[in-house]
Amino acid sequence: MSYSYQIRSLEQYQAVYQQSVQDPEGFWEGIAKTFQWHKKWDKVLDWDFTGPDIKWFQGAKLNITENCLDRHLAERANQPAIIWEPNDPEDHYRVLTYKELHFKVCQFANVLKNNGVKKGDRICIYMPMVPELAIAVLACARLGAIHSVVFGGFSAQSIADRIQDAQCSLVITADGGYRGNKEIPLKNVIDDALVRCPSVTRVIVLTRTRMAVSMIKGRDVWWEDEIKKIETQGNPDCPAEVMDAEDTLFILYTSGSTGKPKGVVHTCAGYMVFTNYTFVNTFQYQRGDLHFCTADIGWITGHSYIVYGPLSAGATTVMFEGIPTWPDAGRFWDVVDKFKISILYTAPTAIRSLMGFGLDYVKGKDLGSLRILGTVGEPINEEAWHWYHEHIGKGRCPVVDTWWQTETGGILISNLAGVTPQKPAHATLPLPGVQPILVDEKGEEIHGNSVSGNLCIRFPWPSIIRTTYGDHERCRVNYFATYPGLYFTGDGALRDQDGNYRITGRVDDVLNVSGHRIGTAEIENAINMHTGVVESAVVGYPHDIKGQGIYAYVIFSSSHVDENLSRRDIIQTVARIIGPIAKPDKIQFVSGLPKTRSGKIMRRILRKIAEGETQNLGDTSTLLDPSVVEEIKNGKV
Ligand code: 7RM
Repeated sequence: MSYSYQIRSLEQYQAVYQQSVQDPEGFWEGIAKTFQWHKKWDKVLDWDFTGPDIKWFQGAKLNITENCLDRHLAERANQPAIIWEPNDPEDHYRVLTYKELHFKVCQFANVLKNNGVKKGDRICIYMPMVPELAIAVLACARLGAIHSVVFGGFSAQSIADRIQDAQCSLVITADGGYRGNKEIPLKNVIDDALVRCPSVTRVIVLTRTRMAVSMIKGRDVWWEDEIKKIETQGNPDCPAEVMDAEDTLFILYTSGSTGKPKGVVHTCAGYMVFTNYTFVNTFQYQRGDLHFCTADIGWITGHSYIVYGPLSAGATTVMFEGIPTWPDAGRFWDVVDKFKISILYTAPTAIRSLMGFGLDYVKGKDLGSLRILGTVGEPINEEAWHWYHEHIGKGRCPVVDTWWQTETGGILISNLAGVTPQKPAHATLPLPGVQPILVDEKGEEIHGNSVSGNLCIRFPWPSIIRTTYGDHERCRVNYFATYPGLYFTGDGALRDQDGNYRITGRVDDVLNVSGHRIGTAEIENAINMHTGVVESAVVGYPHDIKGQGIYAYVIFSSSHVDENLSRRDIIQTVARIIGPIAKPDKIQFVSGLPKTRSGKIMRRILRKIAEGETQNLGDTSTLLDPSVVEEIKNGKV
């Protein structure tokens, strides 16, 4: 395999960027040609941002797993595809070569087939970070079944919502999972979820922790037993389902400004081409590199840069089951040292947290194998950027600050490691094929440099969101209606004097807590479920490690026996309804909320107070009852 489309100099970047704007179809066709197709496309691109109706590589036929597995067997059958580091450093790590991974994916695809799975079925995957999670994802793709991976930190209620929305017929899970010194009872959570999910007729359960689980007759089967059945059937091969370019590959739920997460839909060909292209270019992948992305496969970063991007490029991808701070805050550096990692891709929140533990945990670890560092998920502050660059990269490794979203499928704005200039806390320049613009409130383009505005993209790229599952109108309204003719990201950005982008954060009611996206409305709905809560308003505030913390203003009906007990109960309710990631950091009880005469909560005021800024609250004259502002200011927690 050669990466003819790998850009290797700044001059080449500039030339290729120009070409990608002048002739986008020619540009993408040149990249797409390097993949394995059953049939090539009739047309590269058909698009309309009003519908939206976007089709890439129409007429083409392929299976993404043949590009991630089969096509590597001739040259690198015995090269590691996945290296897996367990939660407990004392346990054995695992290596799966391309040959072994291919075998296991085919084997498990046959298990799915035996359990009635066909092309187009929706499969919910709720698993710990073990190789079988990647195998399950790829086995679905092998059959053309649509995977919907739900992050292991989500609650039964959240799983049920997602399963119902997609009408999943089968769930793949494990008895439990290990995270640090905790054991997470995954199957129990699934059991609670399935009480409300009649569409699910089968659950496949992997053994991981051997914790006690209930296995329901006729519904639940063990992964290992099902594999044995395949072994006795003899033939482990599983021909790949031939998919149309625009057939759905997967659904991944993400939070927006409404109370209900939406199922972002990605399709086969465009997603494959774009994740591969961005992986090879952003990280400047070289044969032999060990790529360690610390995300969970339950998030888009794991889908694109643990599974599909690296594997389609024939790289070795490192999967880690545990957490950065267990057994101690040196765990990432131990993993880097142990396997001689060359590319490390992690989140600013992890960097800030590890930075806080001090350099003792870095000392004595051999980080000399590192060649490239990356960050993703939220804005990185300069201090964390410099710490990462200096103390982890020892000043020799370029840091790529990669900006993208669940909806974009892959990286849109980032420096290319060692090829285009880096600038601390700046995602810098768009990848060739990506056309960002800034607009003002009215949607007028803001030209020139040293400006700021709302970030939009004016031309489709191959892995742009196609629809939100089951509700196309929602996709249109959310992303394509705010500024007609443009894809709106929901982010604000600055463009510096040299044209480098700096993404400043969301401009809608979406929070980014430790790199996890959570809607304020979702958290409010959960808080309001608690008996005694009359109304609530949630805002973000700057948090040293998480980036943003969750601040909740709550009107409580009954007088408190003990405010702290009520706080605890509200937090427990949110953990139950959404998951631990959405727990409020601060809860302030108030007697009223600052509302306009039309009943809209003025969040601007609440945000300022949560930030500790009580002086310049701006115009409060339109408030129904301006006196509540004084009370809220005085009661700040
Ligand atoms: C990949 C991912 C998307 C939101 C996005 C931004 C924020 C992500 C960066 C960033 C500044 C970055 N998908 N974001 N990367 N902000 N610099 N490099 O995170 O759908 O979960 O979140 O995350 O606000 O809109 S996501």
